Amino acid sequence: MIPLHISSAFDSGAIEVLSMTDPSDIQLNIRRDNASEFAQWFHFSLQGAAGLAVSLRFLNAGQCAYPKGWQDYRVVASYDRHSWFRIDTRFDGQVMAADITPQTQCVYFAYFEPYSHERHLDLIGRAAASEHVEVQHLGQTLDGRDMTLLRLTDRHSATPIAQKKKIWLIARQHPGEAMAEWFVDGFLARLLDGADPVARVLLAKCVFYVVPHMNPDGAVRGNLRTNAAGANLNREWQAPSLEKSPEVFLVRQKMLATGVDLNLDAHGDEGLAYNFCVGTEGTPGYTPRLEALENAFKAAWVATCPDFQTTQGYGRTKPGEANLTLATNWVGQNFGCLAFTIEMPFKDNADLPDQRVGWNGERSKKLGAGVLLPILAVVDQLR
Ligand code: GEM
Ligand code: ZN
Repeated sequence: MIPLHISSAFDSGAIEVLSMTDPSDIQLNIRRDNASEFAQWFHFSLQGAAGLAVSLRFLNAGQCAYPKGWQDYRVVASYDRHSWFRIDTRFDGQVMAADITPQTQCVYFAYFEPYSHERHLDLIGRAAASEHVEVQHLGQTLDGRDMTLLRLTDRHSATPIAQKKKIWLIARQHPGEAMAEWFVDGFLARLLDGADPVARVLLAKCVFYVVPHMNPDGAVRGNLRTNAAGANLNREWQAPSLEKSPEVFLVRQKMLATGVDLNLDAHGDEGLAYNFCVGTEGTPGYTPRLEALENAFKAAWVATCPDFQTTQGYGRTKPGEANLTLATNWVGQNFGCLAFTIEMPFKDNADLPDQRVGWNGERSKKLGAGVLLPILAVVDQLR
């Protein structure tokens, strides 16, 4: 038997190996983010175990940021890094164990189907090929990566630009929530589909500002929740800084320049096995008009997408008790606009489970493509 080898020396790689002498008892710890206490994301490869009964044991699962995230969760695996599937997994409240007999000498494991920085650059390149797209550089992250904004509109439409609705989509403030960028991938693919009537009407009526990836440093570093400086970007929106949270500082500055009529902030949730969204009901500026808009948006999404639901979620925040350091609350309050946090599951959609893949990139793309319909349902009422 060739010696086993475990690697995490690649984009978003993260694991701590305690012991790999016995393939039936490979002992691992999930690593903390590089500058914070959050530990939940993992992504690594195992070489040399073809045909062996492998059991991966994550010994510190009970001490991770969201231990409930391991209940009914199944580890994601891939041989070719393109198609990913779920493997048998169990959690006893402290140790999470996952079993596989690898078919090949190299197999990858991850918390969720990864969305690499190379794939991010491909996404920007594909979008840039469209006549409707401007690629704008907002500035640099702490590790020197680009913060990139896509501006999309039909410049030939009859609607004067000043009358077009400003619709923002930001994603992956929390870098381990890779489903958020898969969501944007699907959103852009449909919005730029010249044969799609919904896309054509929306590009005529709106200017879209899309930030496909809010936290490229954190993603490459293999962090779940923070950037290179250990900042949780979704707690930086009241007072961002170039020193600690340049990603938020730059995007917020652009929002103040353009204005916002609707903001969507795509995330993933560790515990709830559902797709849902969270509004701004707890903000001081929340009004019956915004509540009616939120209800119309959610009703249109429920009516057109069986993967979306409004029964399960975080529950309503009490009036005036919203945390205004969160993107959705700060944007909703500051612009008096419709704003949602969109949550997708790391596990599966319990209402429509898929035994082979659970929730994954492709289903996130479909959800992103589908959100154009609730946007169409409310676009004329946004202001
Ligand atoms: C969440 S947003 C939290 C919103 N909570 C309630 N109860 N409204 C975060 O930043 O913690 C988004 C996420 O990480 O998925
Ligand atoms: Zn998040």
